[in-house]
Amino acid sequence: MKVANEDLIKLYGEMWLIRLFEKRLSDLFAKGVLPGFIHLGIGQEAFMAGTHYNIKSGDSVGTSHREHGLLLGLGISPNALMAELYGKATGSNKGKGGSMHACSPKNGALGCNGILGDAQTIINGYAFSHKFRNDGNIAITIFGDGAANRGDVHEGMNLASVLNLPTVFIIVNNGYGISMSSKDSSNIQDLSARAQSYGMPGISVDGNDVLAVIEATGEAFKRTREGGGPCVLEFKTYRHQGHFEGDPVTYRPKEELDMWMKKDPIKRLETIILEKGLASPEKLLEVKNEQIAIIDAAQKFAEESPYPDISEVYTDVYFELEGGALK
Ligand SMILES: Cc1ncc(C[n+]2csc(CCOP(=O)(O)OP(=O)(O)O)c2C)c(N)n1
Ligand SMILES: [Mg+2]
Repeated sequence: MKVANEDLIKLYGEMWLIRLFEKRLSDLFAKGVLPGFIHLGIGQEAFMAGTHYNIKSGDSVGTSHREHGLLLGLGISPNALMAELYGKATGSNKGKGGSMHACSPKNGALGCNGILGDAQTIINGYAFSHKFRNDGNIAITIFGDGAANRGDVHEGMNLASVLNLPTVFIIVNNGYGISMSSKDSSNIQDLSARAQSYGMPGISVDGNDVLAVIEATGEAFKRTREGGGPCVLEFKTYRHQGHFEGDPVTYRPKEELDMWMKKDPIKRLETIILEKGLASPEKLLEVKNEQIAIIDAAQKFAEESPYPDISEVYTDVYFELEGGALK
């Protein structure tokens, strides 16, 4: 799939936005400013930006607990996401969802499910709805190498296959489920091989190469959109931070982190852009600085926003139908 030169600069900006937004969250969390718990996807930007590149309006996308960056791409503005993480009333979910449950269903951003594996069955409901309406949209579910070992995931894959649903299962293999290496939780080299058991295609891709991610999602999404049925994509990547902020990360060797730092997805795209002569180092610095300005403004917006009023404690708990009946 050919990616236009100007798109490479846009992807570079998007990847910096994700990384710097998350780095800001890391700093704010360390200062005790953010309530709740956060899991950061620093190092995994290529799979987020590359997947976003091929998502179309109307698609349903279930993210995991580590994809603030994809939520930004799916239409939650930096201001709304930052305010949500501060627990403020101006947040994407009025400050009541926080990191794990920030979502924007009208933009197809379904958010995350706290129970690993459950979302991979639920996603088939969205896929069924797309198939039933014949709207050309697909349902995408994103989950980790750890979650991939849950039984529910296999039920979800089997059902998607049997019903020939437009479901794309994206496994983000970042090497660990909390402190357990994915090498210890599975005996196969490529988690995508599991697709074969359900009669659907599956491929494993270098998830730190944004162009490889675009190529893979481009082909897979097109096939699924056109009625080809479900598939599995595995993106091999690495999280630079711990599982959660505050994790001392005593379980992984330094050499492993050093090796993955050499495969930093942003550096790799930067090298491609510079080698192609698409932008100067000064221009790329400008692009990066633009993202910092966006994040500064988002932080200011969140800080200056009010907390939800106490009278709102019981609102938004249930979804209300028109006429007041509970769904
Ligand atoms: C059913 C279930 N078991 C355990 C947990 C606790 N838990 C939260 S995140 C996590 C690790 C997930 O690892 P992975 O799926 O690889 O995603 P990553 O955190 O690496 O992005 C675990 C075990 C949970 N949320 N749900
Ligand atoms: Mg993992």
